[in-house]
Amino acid sequence: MTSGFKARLTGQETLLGVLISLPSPELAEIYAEAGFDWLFLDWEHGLHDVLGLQRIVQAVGRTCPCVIRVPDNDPVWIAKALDTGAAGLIIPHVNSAADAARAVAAAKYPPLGVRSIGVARAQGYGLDVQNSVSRDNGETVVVAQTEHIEAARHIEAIIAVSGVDAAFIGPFDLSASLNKPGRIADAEVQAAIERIRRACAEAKIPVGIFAADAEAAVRYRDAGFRLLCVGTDALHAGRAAHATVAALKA
Ligand code: 3PY
Ligand code: MG
Repeated sequence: MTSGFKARLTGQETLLGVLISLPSPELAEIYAEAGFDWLFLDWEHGLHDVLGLQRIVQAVGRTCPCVIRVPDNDPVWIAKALDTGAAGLIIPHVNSAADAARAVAAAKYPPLGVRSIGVARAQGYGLDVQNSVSRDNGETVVVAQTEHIEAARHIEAIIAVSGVDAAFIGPFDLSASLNKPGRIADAEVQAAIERIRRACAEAKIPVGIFAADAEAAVRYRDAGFRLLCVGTDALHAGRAAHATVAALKA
């Protein structure tokens, strides 16, 4: 199973994604069919379990790469996420080079890391173990989520870790780490975002960010962010529902 996601990420393309928080392959299909380039399957805050994640990857993964945000930087969560055949991982709360190295080690089989070999979907249920080892070591994408002021301070060291394919800013946690929860437009929060963006641009590492809506995403895209995640499944549905009711009850 190759998704080509890594090649697209390391090319110059801007990749538009949406955060999927609800455990519904049908909803994931709707978003994939809408034309998003990738799905951010959120196992940290979303309502998924590992079977549900695999069902989503089965439903859409061949046409729309699925990147799973694990609940924590933990080798057990990371192996389970990759065993579904997902195109990659988002590791939350990577604040240092040591955090990044731990994530990469968990995501790669020896000799690059310590990932355990399963006989799950990623390994063709045991029929494709040998190929899957080299394929996954080469193609699985590891995205370090930089979402704390400590991460902004250590960004050069984080993205220098071999095996980190991209950095992805979580603006909400970043703002919270500055004691300004949710105040994304605040100058100090924006300065931390800009520090991460600039360091990634200088190191030629793709950088992404979560944007609450299309307007914010356009600004980020124009500033050079290439791995965009715009809104969530629930947010888009909620906005459409409110707009429909408002149009008819106004
Ligand atoms: C944050 O903003 O903290 C996020 O994790 C968004 O992905
Ligand atoms: Mg976060």
